[in-house]
Amino acid sequence: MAAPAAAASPDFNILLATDSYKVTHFKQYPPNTSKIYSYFECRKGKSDEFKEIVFFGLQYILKKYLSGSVVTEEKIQQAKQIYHLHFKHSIFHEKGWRYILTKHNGHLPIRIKAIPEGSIIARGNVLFTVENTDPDCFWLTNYIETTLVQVWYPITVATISREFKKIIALYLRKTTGSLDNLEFKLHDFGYRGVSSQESAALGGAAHLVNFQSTDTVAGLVLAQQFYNCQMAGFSIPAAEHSTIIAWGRSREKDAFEHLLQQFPSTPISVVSDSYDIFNACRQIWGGDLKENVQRRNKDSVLVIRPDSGDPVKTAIEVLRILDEIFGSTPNSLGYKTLPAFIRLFLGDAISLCSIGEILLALKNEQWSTENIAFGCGGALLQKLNRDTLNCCYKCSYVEQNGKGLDVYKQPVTDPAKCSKKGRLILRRNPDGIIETVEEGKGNPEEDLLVAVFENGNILQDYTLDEIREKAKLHQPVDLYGPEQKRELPFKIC
Ligand code: 20M
Repeated sequence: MAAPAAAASPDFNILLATDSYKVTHFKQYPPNTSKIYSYFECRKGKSDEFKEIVFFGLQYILKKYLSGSVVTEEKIQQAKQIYHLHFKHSIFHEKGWRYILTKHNGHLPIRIKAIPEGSIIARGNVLFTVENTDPDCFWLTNYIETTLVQVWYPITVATISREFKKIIALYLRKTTGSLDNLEFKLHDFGYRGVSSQESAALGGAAHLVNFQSTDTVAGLVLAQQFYNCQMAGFSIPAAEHSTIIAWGRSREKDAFEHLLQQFPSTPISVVSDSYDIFNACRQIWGGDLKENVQRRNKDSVLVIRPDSGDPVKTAIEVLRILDEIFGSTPNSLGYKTLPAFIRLFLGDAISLCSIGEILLALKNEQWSTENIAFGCGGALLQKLNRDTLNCCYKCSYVEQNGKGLDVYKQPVTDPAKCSKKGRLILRRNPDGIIETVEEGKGNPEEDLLVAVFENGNILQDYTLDEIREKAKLHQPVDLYGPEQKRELPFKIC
């Protein structure tokens, strides 16, 4: 079994993991500054955008990049050399970094308080705060912004994945009366569509906060190493076009039959649109191989995967053909269900926009959601950016000459870009609503932010199981409340 991560990767150089201009900022703060305090939030968006976020991924960044003795003499020398060539001047704060090496044994004199991972929280609230613990290292708080703000990615993937879950849950509940198998209804196959192995690992793990179905193996490894989960997700044998067309156009039936023989007792998914999806369903699955298919059961289910065409029209037509050949029975709510040995898997053109349309169209045709599972790649792991949830990191409080000062930005050209002021507290107000209290006015005892990092030490270790529990859908709010409007596509389309 893979060893859990204990300290930051030794070949990662935190001195180099910043925007160039930040290297010059230690010279720019007012003289006698002793504290820089900053916070991270997902600023509120327009009325029809994501309202709440899933907090996930900070623990990975802290463990991988910031914990333990992360400053060494070699790293200082490497940074000195690179920044000298880059700026063509000696601007790099060699003295400041050597102070961290000698005084703090290479540990970052920083305190980070954060909302627990897996928390669901309205946009516009503080999610974590960062401050220096040594007055001589005031410049460090915002030096590490670049690395910390990359948490936007797992937060955004986990948030989008949970919105998918809300929509699927709504239709599953409406057409079956239960949420059985919900965690297996959205399969992540975005590995090839992301920009790097690390994105696959982080994005893949973020999806696993909400679901247990994935082909992104890197996400499983990250969940094991950083979130103490032995096996976070599952998959099944499946065909790709190469394994079908390698038999030649005239032998698609042989390809399918071979697959049924090779995997007699596990579920198997077979992409069936290499030539003509409707012919494959009618003549091959429902003709030549009908008895082989009928011999299977729910533990060896045949999952038919169309992979082209208009998803609504194709799904309805494929279900109509399968109904004609294999029959269906009404479930307790009167929605049609195929026999347990056959299901449909839709993985082409699936997005937050299309999934509601597909499920609504199938429901209107009296098809239960239990017949279908979805696969999603790019729309889950890659079609998103830091602005999807307006993730930002801003300084809100400083100390100079021993005095505290609440600070903020308030650009006249864009009120949406205003920042919060002062030391922040996250609390549940008397109405039960979580809110951010600015300017140090809240009671520190009711603060929901938890110290997660101090002076190089990780103070909390959340498991994926704990995170999943916190992030699960709440009934009835998520299922019967405002989400009912989600029968129609919403803004991200
Ligand atoms: C297929 C279908 C489902 C899940 C997993 C697969 C197989 N993996 C695939 N990986 C890909 C990667 C990249 N591109 C495409 C693909 S793929 O589409 O060919 N498939 S599923 O979500 O439909 N489903 C099947 C049934 C399973 C849950 C997952 N249940 C069987 C019993 C309990 C769970």
